Amino acid sequence: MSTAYNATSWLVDRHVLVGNGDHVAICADDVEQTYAELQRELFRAQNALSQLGMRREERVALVLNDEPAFPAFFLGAMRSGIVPVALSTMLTGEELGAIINDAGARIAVLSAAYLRLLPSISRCAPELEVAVITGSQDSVGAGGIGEGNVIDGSGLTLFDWDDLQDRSEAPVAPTKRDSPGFWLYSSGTTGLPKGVMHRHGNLEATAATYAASVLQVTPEDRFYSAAKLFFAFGLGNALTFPFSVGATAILDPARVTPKTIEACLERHRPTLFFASPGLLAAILDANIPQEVFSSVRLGATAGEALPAGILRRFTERYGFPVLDGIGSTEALHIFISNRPGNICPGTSGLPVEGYQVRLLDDSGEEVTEADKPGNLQVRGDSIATGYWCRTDATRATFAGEWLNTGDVYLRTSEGYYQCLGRTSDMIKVGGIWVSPTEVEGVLLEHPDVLEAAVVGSHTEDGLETAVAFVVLSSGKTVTQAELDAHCRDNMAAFKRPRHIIFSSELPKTATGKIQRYQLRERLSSELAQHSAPV
Ligand code: 3UK
Repeated sequence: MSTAYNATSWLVDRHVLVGNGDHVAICADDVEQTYAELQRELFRAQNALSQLGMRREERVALVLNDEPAFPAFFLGAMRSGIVPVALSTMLTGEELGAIINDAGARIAVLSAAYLRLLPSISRCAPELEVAVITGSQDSVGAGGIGEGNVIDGSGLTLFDWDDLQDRSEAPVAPTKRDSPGFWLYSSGTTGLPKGVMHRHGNLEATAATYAASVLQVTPEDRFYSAAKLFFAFGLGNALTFPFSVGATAILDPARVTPKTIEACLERHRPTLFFASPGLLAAILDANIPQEVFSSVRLGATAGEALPAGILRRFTERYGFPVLDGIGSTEALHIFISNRPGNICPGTSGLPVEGYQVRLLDDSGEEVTEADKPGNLQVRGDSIATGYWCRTDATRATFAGEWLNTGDVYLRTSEGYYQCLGRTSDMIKVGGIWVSPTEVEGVLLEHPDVLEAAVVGSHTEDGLETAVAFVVLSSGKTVTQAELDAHCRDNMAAFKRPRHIIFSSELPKTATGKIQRYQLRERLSSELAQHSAPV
């Protein structure tokens, strides 16, 4: 489609234009921002990015907590046709730097909490020139970090978001639905995470499908997402969907725990609640009182399958329906989901209106019979255009109109789709991708580790976790705690294996490749005998 279209105009300007500028768009800590105020924050971000020399289609990296600066920079950049790249705040400086380097971003915006990562980020991303720091008054002390300071040795120039106060109206870039919109990074089995490129039109496509038909969102809804905005799941839940109908997003910059959820929900009273399956289990364990959720009309989980037992216990305790649905960073949001009033526990539900799905066998033939496994493909308007600078991966995943999800599913005779596993060795921990080869690489860097293999395993309540098998060099003795500390020091904490099993050898093929499936099979008995969680 070649008519003018800008996702930010649709999500924000539209509400101001029709006279709803005084509706509350964002609730965060002590701040309430109306749509009119949000629009002026977009102008402020646009003017700042323009003063820093940014042009259309350049990338700006965001390392931001869920705070008002996230929508301001994400949507402000897109309003100017600049491409925001929302990055995980759970990564190390080295991991972030490598991604920022891959994205070719010259400017990054960081919450003050991540200021300490800048030296390592800039070492790994030599082309990064400018960092804008948000919230520095709160954490760096009165006066903030000052304007245009250079940090020693890094060649980076720092700006304080509080010093960039030009709120004069900024123009909307002449974008179209197909124009480069924003990128998210997704981990794969090997190599650096891949930049998943989304168009301007893709945000509205997720709102028109899942949000409208499954969640049936209204302007009165209040959205709380435990999944942060830098995840595709969180971005839809707490930005696209509320703004698609002029409703309110509740943002909490804190690292999510059952306690922070309790505090935030008691204060802000959401009607829609989004979380990973693991968080539902943690909320049950923490025995959060039922009244905390009394404003919630509907919950949704994604990231990994919601085990039927957790679904049952959670619904019995808290009394609102929870919909499991499968989405992906490449599809941008959920494309198969359960429905309010039509929940089939232990399945991802039915295809969402607006998407087509199919199952293919290994020779590429469609599986039409019920209860037979097949590789899941999906087609719809929100699918990414490809991976940045990763031709082979793009060609393998984006097959014309169809997206290869990498998941093995079956369709029951009633039409519900059930997840059976995936075609790669990738592991989901807390709904977040962990690459076994990456973790193995870190384990192998330990001087006393000879061999390592990491596989996914399911805990008693059905959630996925990462387990490492380790062979030590002869004569060496290393404890689980020492290896855990080594992992924490050398990669993001969420990636570390939760169990470490010492082994005398690893099963291999004739060509020396580790047979992970054998390890997965060995796991249930091994776990009971040898290993306490670390
Ligand atoms: C797995 C599920 C079974 C599946 C995501 C909602 O998870 C999201 O995106 P990612 O790119 O991972 C995608 C992969 O995760 N998965 C996700 N949900 C389910 N497996 N049941 C589920 N309900 O392997 C999928 O291919 O991290 C989820 C919205 C946006 C998202 N990006």
